[in-house]
Amino acid sequence: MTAFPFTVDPERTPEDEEAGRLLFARPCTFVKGVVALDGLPPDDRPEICFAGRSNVGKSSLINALTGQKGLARASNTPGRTQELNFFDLAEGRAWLVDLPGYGYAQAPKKKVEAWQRLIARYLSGRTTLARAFVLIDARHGVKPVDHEIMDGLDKAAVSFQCVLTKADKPKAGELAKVMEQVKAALSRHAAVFPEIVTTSSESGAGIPSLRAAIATLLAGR
Ligand SMILES: Nc1nc2c(ncn2[C@@H]2O[C@H](COP(=O)(O)OP(=O)(O)O)[C@@H](O)[C@H]2O)c(=O)[nH]1
Ligand SMILES: [Mg+2]
Repeated sequence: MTAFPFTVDPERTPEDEEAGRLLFARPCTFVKGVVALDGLPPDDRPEICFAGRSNVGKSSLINALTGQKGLARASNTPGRTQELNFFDLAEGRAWLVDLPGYGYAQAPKKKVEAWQRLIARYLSGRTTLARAFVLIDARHGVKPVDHEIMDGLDKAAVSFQCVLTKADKPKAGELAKVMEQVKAALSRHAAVFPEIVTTSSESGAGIPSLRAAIATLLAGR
């Protein structure tokens, strides 16, 4: 199969980067953790969600985007890990949703199944969901469990974009190899958005670019 033509780390215009900076300079606050669909906050604004395997660096990325070190900790406290955690971005501008990490080997099967049902219903029913960001560890590439969530996004016809995390960890040659694996893996998904952003919450690399991508998306461009 020929790999889909992905754009990797596109150069943003200064205007787009500035829009991203301004958006994430505004307040971002944890609003609620949701365990059932009837607990969802109103669908009165655009929404984006973040998904990824446990430990992929999701909380760190949300903290880096918002420049708030402790923000996503709200979603990390025990008991909160199976919830969809809603953050209000820029006083009503958008919902950011931190989905529970998947692929955690120790999780009981029953819990995993209940979680999968909740996510599937959320993804297929949430009409204001503008895009899902699927985080992939820059050292490991796309794993079978990542394909499962991407299959769910395909089925729900939710546009999703891949973000590589922890890009400070692999050596350049290793990162290039993983990038090829990721492109090939993503190519089999109908709902994939053809742009990949490489990030490091540690060094801050790619964070302004991802902010710009989100600002552009919310502006409907
Ligand atoms: N080197 C490096 N480590 C990271 C990065 N992002 C997260 N980590 C580490 O990876 C581990 C898991 O991060 P966390 O954000 O809690 O992952 P989550 O389970 O997906 O929310 C923590 O020890 C983080 O410090 C990164 O960009 N670079
Ligand atoms: Mg987390």
